[in-house]
Amino acid sequence: MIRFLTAGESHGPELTVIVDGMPAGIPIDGVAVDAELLRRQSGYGRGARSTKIERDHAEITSGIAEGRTTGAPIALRIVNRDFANQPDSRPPLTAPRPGHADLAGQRKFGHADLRVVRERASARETAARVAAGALGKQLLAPFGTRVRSFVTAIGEIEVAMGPLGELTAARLDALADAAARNDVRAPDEDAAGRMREAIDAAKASLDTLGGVFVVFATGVPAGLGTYVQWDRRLDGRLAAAVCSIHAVKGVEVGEAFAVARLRGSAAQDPIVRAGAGLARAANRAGGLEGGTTNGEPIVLRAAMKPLSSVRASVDTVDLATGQPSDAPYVRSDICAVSDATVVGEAMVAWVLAEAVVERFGGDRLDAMLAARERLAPDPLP
Ligand code: EPS
Repeated sequence: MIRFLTAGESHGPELTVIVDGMPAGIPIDGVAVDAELLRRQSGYGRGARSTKIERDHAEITSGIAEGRTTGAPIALRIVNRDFANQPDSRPPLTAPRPGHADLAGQRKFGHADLRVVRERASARETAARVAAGALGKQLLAPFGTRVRSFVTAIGEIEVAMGPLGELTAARLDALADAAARNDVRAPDEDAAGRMREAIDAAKASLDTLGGVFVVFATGVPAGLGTYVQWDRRLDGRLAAAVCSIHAVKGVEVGEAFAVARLRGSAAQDPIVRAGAGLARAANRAGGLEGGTTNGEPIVLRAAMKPLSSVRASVDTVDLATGQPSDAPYVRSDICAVSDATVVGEAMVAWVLAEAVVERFGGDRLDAMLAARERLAPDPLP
């Protein structure tokens, strides 16, 4: 079993991550971890904090020897540079901002200063997840499993693309390659330009934008997850992990919403012979049948709501006075969808890494790879 926990406040001294249970022998590249952290900070629409103040670096302080995991817990820290800019004291924040955790967190913990809630609820925490996810990606790499992403919509601007279920692994990779060439991470330069304009227009009208992105995995071994128990079904685990990302309110597995409109006979992915093995004529199921991977690419689509910190006024009630008030505006991003794709990759990579450890054993990489070989062949005469 592998797991990770994060700690840290948005404007505290650092984010801390402990990654426990990583098998021994996995090559770890700290530069690649930092590259993922930089990807999470470079999407169009982010504010001054992520683009000008923070330059995230994960310092790994345990669990690695000679560039490989030892099997011991791995500790990472990411310093918050903005900690140095914090004033000694500030008046309390008493008007909860709708859409944020402010009111829900107050009801839960009773804090009079809603800043205490905001500090931990902030999406700054996703930097820690991306660091853990980067280790998950490095666990998956020897198995040939790769997790990537692209944006399909920002606000009302959508990338024109065919049904997700018709995208082969090669086509998904081509889309991710194209998306990596622009800072909106859309696989179409024309749409990317219009998305940038939409983000600029939202900023000019003191507003924010959400959007939709796809996270996919290729080279996924068949048989990850299981159908035998509800909480071990991998589709549910992946959806939960992606839905746990700040501002993500919906996750679709494969072409779920389009398939819901079809008849059963048209909604499946026919099984066909391909050379010595099996193949699927489509991938509407998004690589998951019965909560278990079927060897096709995993395809998930996530909906991110527009960020809740809007400069334009939003009604609330000040908890200190009981009077109606405008929600206070606290510095934020205009659109974080492009960077949320990187967090989505991290969460999906992490859940797949968990599932790989469950299927192939969790002590050492060489034994896991041997188990993978034993279990790989298609069940044909
Ligand atoms: C965030 C608000 C902003 C974002 C922050 C998430 O922070 P600040 O209030 O300091 O400007 O920049 O995101 C990051 C700093 C980051 O690294 O992603 C929020 O309220 O969620």
